[in-house]
Amino acid sequence: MYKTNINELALFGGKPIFNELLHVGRPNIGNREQLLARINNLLDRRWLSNNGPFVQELEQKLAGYLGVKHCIAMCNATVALEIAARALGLQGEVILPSFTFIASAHALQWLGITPVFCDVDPLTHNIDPIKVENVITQYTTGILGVHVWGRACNIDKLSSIAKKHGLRLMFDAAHAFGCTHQGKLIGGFGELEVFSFHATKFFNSFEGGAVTTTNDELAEKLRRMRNFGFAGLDNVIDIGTNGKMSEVSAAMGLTSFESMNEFIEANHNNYLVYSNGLDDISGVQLIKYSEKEKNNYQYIVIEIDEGSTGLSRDLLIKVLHAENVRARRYFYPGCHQMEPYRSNFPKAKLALPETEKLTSKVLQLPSGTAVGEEDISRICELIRFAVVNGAEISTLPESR
Ligand code: T4K
Repeated sequence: MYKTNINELALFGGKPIFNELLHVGRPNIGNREQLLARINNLLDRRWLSNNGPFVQELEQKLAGYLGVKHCIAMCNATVALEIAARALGLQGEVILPSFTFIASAHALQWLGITPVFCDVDPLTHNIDPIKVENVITQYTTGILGVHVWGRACNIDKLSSIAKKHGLRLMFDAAHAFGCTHQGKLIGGFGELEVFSFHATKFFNSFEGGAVTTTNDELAEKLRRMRNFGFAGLDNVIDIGTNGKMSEVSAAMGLTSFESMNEFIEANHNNYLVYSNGLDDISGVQLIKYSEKEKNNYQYIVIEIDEGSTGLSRDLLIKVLHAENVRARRYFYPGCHQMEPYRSNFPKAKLALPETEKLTSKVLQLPSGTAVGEEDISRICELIRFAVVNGAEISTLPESR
């Protein structure tokens, strides 16, 4: 036990347990020498962007690993989502969960498409297919499923709904690199899937992303659209944008790829230490990953049941932040509670009861290669201490 009395909590003036901040999403860094050699290489050959050799190598390696025909590297997942939605010809309304990072909704709105938020299944945190059918209208053109925390959506049901109603189906797989659905790596489901390789993802290329698909025609269109719509020198045939991945990002991506298994192992080990440390704390539930599937274990997600803990998720976050544990509340308050959606659809929350509950009780804890077992044990002990003393902590003025 690191604290014996609640006055020792940093929130109430005690010394923080950690001298340095512990983050959710601290980047994993692979072999520096390899990375620096690659950077020297790209500088020597003076090829810095525009479908350079490192980008092509990365695309080939990722497509091979994922078992998909096409992998089109992009500058980030947000732009990749925009390009993907445009390439699929989405317009009108597109159905997606509100329990996702704001980028999923913004990518659609940026194209003038109305995001229609659908409630989630509280057990999986993913879009609830039963509720999808309720929000289909004559304007609906597609469904954007999000594999939240790398746990696959109910792909089978979403596919049959899309088929039945003639809708396009794409997935935001920003969290799901290295994760499987029914034993098959995510990347080849729906018409296309979009990955993020942002610095905070377990596999990063500083900034970056990719679209994967098995459709040749779509792949060609995606490639054109990420490069202003060029179909050859001086010949533009689509509205395109600049979605290209730079060579330095691809160099980092290739380097991360070489260490990917170590990153997953570190994450998995951290997950087990958390699981052990939080197991018997009443009102604190660590989300589970199916043992039948692969996951990258990047996200350590807990649900707080205030009725049992005596302290709210937000108060627990305050306690943790004061101790320099920068726990996060993804995806609070839900996309529907952020602008412009909050103003455009003020009644949206009425149809999103599970999302509303989830956004008030979920939080993420630090993990990745920057966080050690000892750190995690301390975080777990801190949470245990806060919960044991939850009722008392909640009454103090600093807690408000
Ligand atoms: N779809 C979904 C479902 C997503 O989750 C995301 C992104 C996207 C689409 C869009 O993907 P990208 O366009 O980004 O490729 C972070 C990430 O920026 C974002 O990529 C991620 N999801 C989201 C869940 O989290 P913020 O605004 O919360 O990041 P920030 O700056 O607060 O950083 C998170 C923590 O990481 C901080 O505590 C600091 C630490 N950090 C961050 C960076 C960048 C570091 O220690 N070092 C670093 O270099 O969005």
